[in-house]
Amino acid sequence: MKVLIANRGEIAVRIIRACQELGHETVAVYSDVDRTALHVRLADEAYLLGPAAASESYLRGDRILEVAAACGADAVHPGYGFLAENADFAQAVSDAGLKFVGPPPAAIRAMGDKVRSRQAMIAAGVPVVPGTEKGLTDEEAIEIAPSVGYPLLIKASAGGGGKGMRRCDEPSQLTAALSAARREALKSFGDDTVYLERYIEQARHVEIQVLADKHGNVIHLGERECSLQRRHQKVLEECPSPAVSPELRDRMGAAAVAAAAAVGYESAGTVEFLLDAASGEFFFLEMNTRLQVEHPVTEMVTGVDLVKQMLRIAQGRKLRFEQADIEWTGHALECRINAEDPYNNFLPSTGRVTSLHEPSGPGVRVDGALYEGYEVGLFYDPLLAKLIVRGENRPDAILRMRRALDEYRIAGIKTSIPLHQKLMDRTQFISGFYDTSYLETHFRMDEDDEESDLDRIAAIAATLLAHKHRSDAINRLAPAGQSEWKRLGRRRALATRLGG
Ligand code: MV4
Repeated sequence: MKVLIANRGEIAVRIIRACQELGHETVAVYSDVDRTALHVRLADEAYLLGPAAASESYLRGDRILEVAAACGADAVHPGYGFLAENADFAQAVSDAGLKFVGPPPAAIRAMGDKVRSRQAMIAAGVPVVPGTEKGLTDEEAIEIAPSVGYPLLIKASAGGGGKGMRRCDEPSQLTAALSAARREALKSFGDDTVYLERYIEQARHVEIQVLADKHGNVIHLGERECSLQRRHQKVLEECPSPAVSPELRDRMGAAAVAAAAAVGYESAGTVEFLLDAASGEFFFLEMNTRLQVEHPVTEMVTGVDLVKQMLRIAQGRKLRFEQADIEWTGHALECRINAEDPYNNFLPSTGRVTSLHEPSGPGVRVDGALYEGYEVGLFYDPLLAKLIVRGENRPDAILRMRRALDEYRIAGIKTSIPLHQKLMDRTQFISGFYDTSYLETHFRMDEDDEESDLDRIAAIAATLLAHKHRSDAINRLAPAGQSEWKRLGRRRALATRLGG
């Protein structure tokens, strides 16, 4: 099979690697400024799309299909971003007689509209945040708001990533918030349909990975914890979530499988939930109908190669495993390495990478597109690479991440590495008790608070101590004396619940 990768950067490289291992031929596409990019170097063939601006290159579905026809491609993998969740593009790919390595256009459409997807989820028995079931006029919103309750959230039906979203703490704010949300939604999506949801405070963002083939088989691969975000951009992800027990994983997984099945999903997809960690209640937020940036943490803990699975599914092959075959061993963390200055309000950083050393060694994986001499520009998103580590348990993964971050050297541009180093030393992160508000309300980067060696030694000691407390707790709760077989089973369940 010949696969055209309609993307750039680290994800294009990731997809090319999967194709090569499967024996597929690869076709890269690129813009003027990406002529020397790593994905172009690694692919078997590469074709120019146009100028740097995404609207003139990576978003030109028509050009991409011309290239696919000219080079005799059999399939198109869209990666994430750009055309990945564009139902018209997915349709055009299949109308051209090519395989789209992703879900059917109808599934993309059903999940792209929030009001519609909420209705579908309610019908499928998937818990959604209490709120309204259709788009509202201002008059209807004002009338219904008291029954939704405060604080509430106005959301754009076409929305995503927090755009067209406005929080309202009391009735007096409603009119202004409605018009602000509509204005933003119209500007961003060309659609000002809005609806209301109850605001869930101090929630965690937990998402479930699903895989569905073209034969009606749908399974889940467990959760990813994505609560560490800044301005709706994820900063660090982990698998499993410190807040999810095996029992909760089963329930959230079953809900995600029902969500995917309800829209006729095929391929890899992700169902996002808000989790109230205190009560264990969870609510459907949206489904991302694509491969996600943070997919590697799931791969590291389940051993399943998600990109290879997507390619197999697109070829019409059956899933080779069922739900009972999926096991989660160890703990994975992913730090997003961005070209930005964490000491200067995350200002985007540009320039040439003058010298580079990427960490490696046991349990370390780098998904990136960097090389010495690479020129970082401002045209695309700032993600340079993802540093992923796996450990036997969460404390081991944290210690390993700290080691790998210390080893990382990127000269010539500013990166978010110092932020991650600082995060690895925070007790809130080490303990695992954090929610979506943590990064923006309790975490600050200061130029003058550079960690002393003593502080870092103290943080390493704290991590080891957290590990010891955890094993002590397991020993207390599952002491010797029961049959060894029972005791080991109980230890494993407790270890997962306690985060690792
Ligand atoms: C919410 C919420 C609280 N209550 N919905 C933000 C992006 C979009 N996908 C949904 N988002 C939220 N929806 C209700 N009913 C809080 C957020 C939210 C959030 C969600 C996940 C990760 C980070 C977040 C940061 C701020 C707000």
